[in-house]
Amino acid sequence: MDASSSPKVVVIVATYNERENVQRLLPLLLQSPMRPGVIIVDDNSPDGTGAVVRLAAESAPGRVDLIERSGKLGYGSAFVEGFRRALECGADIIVTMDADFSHDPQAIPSLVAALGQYDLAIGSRYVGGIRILNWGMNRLLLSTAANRYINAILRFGLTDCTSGFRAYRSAVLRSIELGRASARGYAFLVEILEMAYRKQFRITEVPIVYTERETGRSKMSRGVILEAVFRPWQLLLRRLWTPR
Ligand SMILES: Nc1nc2c(ncn2[C@@H]2O[C@H](COP(=O)(O)OP(=O)(O)OP(=O)(O)O)[C@@H](O)[C@H]2O)c(=O)[nH]1
Ligand SMILES: [Mg+2]
Repeated sequence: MDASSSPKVVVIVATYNERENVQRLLPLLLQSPMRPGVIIVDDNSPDGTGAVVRLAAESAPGRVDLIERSGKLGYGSAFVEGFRRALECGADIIVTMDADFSHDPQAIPSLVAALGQYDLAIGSRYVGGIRILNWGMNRLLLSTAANRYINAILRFGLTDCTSGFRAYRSAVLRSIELGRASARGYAFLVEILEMAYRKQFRITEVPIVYTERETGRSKMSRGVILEAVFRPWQLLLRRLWTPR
């Protein structure tokens, strides 16, 4: 990062059937004080999300980049492609978030500010108390149990290992092997965390408020949950078998 000029911030959003959300989110991102570049990774959403992004890209030349994939290939690989594009574009700071307003774009500056002292800042729903709006008890139990489970296996000592609202210094993403992150769903977030942890990058959590989506549908599935059950064990084995 060049200390004399402001860092180049790029926000990556993965989308599948998020037309209405993306229509509202893109202007907010573009107006945000850091003037970030935006990369949308869309999986040929049948609802026409891609067309909305293309229009926004035309009205803000050079600020919005659309990666269009052939079909629903998964959350994890969408971010791997987004990371590669952001690094190619010379991003210093890469922010990842969901399109569904569960992640408030107004919280981006606090995540980025944490990179003054850290390499990876995780927007946490749980640090210092639970801040989640409109979740039922089952969803909350699933998420808190998942975090307890992951920490019991991998000992990160973090409250929210499955939060996808994060800011990375580009050095983190440049130094890890992105090709080794193969989880389709949210286990991908744990894989990336493990790789950053193993490389001894400085990781912190920043409190965020998480709000359940109002528009569009969740893509959470049984397959995604099963993958998240097995992947931490696989990561632990890899950690034990491969020296740092
Ligand atoms: N490109 C792409 N994006 C995806 C895919 N699956 C999910 N997403 C996006 O990833 C983000 C998170 O997905 P959600 O369905 O909101 O998952 P979630 O936030 O864990 O679940 P909910 O709390 O139920 O909303 C959203 O912006 C989705 O559109 C996928 O296969 N491909
Ligand atoms: Mg969501």
